[in-house]
Amino acid sequence: MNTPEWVEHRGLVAWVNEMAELCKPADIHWCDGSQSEYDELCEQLVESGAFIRLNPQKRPRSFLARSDPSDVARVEERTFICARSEEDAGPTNNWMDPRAMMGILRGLFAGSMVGRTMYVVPFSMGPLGSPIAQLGVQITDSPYAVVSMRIMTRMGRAAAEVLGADGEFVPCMHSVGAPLAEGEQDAAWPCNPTEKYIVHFPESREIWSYGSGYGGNALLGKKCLALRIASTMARDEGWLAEHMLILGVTDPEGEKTYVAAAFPSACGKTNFAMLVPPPAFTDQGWKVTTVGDDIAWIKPGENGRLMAINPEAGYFGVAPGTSYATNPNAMESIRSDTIFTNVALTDDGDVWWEGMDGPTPEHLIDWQGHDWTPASDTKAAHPNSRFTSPATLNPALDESWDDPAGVPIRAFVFGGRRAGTIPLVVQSFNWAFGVYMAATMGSETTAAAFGKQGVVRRDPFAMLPFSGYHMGDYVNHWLALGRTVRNPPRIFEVNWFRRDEDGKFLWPGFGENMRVLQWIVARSRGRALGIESPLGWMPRYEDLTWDGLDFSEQDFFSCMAINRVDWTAELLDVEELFMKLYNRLPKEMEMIRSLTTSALWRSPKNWEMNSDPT
Ligand code: SAT
Ligand code: MN
Repeated sequence: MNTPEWVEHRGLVAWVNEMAELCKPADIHWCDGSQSEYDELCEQLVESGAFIRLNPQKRPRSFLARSDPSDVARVEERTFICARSEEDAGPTNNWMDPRAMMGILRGLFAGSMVGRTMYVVPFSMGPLGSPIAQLGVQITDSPYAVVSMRIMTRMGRAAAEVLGADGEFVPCMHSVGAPLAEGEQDAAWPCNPTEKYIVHFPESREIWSYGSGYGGNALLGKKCLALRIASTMARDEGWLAEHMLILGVTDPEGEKTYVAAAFPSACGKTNFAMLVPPPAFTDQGWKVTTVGDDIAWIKPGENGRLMAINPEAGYFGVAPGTSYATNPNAMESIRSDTIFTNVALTDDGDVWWEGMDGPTPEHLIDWQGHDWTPASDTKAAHPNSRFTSPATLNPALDESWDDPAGVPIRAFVFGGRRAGTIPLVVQSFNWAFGVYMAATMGSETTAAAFGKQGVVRRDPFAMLPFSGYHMGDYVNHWLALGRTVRNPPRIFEVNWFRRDEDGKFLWPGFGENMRVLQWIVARSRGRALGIESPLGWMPRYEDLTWDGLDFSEQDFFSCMAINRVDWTAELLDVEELFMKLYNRLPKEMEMIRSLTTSALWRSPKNWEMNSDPT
């Protein structure tokens, strides 16, 4: 094997040799991360039919990939946390004995790369050399995964150089699980339609992923390393690895406040991270900038604050619903140099999806490669279709996005997708109440994971599919961490998705979320007013800025009302979660649940905030 001279790590070379022996690839390619390597791989993907080159006039250097229809999202049932003890993985994760699992995986990976190239991809999650960053090396037989990793991470020679001769890295094994017989033609999207395993070994900090080529199943730096493995590192080392966007808010005086916000997959994190404030705000000088749109790594800094980095370098955003009306910065970020997966193709070689600006084209090729017209009764783009684009193309990219020191977080926001029950915004009374809010968050399921959509499930910290250990311990880790930080961020809960009886959204969302964000920023700096509700501090109608939006006090009450009947059901559902986590859940959680129950029954029936607090 010819290892490039910039690889100095003997342990890495030994591991690569061992894996090559197991997987039997036709050859090995060490990825240097150069533009020419990226271009060559894309060209090769075009030749094999895996990529369609988009019209260079419309989308320069951009491509469309269509996945196998069985391989369109994360597979939670096939995702495993193989801690030594089942109890450590906890009741919300799938578990198997690590030795038994390793036996299965070795069997599956044996000869899994026959006829294919094995790519070795060194990468850094986080700015190169940052004290908060971590290194990984992905071995994969998917050139699609390689080019996607180049957009999503700092990848190649630069990462290998930071690793040096004896640095630590997380080994990430990946195979699409479709070895090629002699002379056999490759499928456009190779995967294993029946056997998939997304496996994490938290103690040895290893990842093995088999059978899928899609998103979080295959780009192992993302959910597997940056959330599942990193969350266990963070527990052991006293930091946080969270499913959070990070944004900066600049006020008219030029003061910058950073906010980190957790939402489940496909609940608008990318839109919130790239928010464009309404004209009434921008005219005065308000600005929102993006540090990250999906994952935050957060460490206590010497300044007594929590410092956060975005471990990623690109966006893997949901395409449907993205438009100049909903997210102009995303639209600008995907004008070139972007890989689209499972969107529709227009007759002039551009991309399209449901919710894009302008009229629906008369004819398209849908995500499965079939003719499509507006009369078709299927979606042209898959609901979980994605764009993969470099962060540097985002016009609203924050100037500190690549700062190795990270940015100081002043507010945490937690939000689910809820048709009712949860008000537009509440601030927790204190850190412990905030942890309770996060731990009890619920959300309707989306197309980001395989399975039924639209059912409410508890999704603590928006980390249900991503925690690498027992969720009860997770809650405890948050409580403990808060006690050690001199200036902990304030904690808020939001719900952009409340609906009326006809299913219509009550809150306009998108850029208008700035109105809520402004209050959050002001509260986190001890500036704005709020009144005490059974759930926490809430703004009154007059505490938000309404310039340029026709939104009456009554409209506001419909978004904010706390309905006792709904809350009785909510608290019973929370109890069910607590029963499940009981033996490891900090006792504070049950006490706060009881306090909330009594507060709800003592307050006026259906608390609507139209009572003057004075
Ligand atoms: O497929 S991913 O896991 O990367 C997207 C998501 O679910 O957030
Ligand atoms: Mn996500």
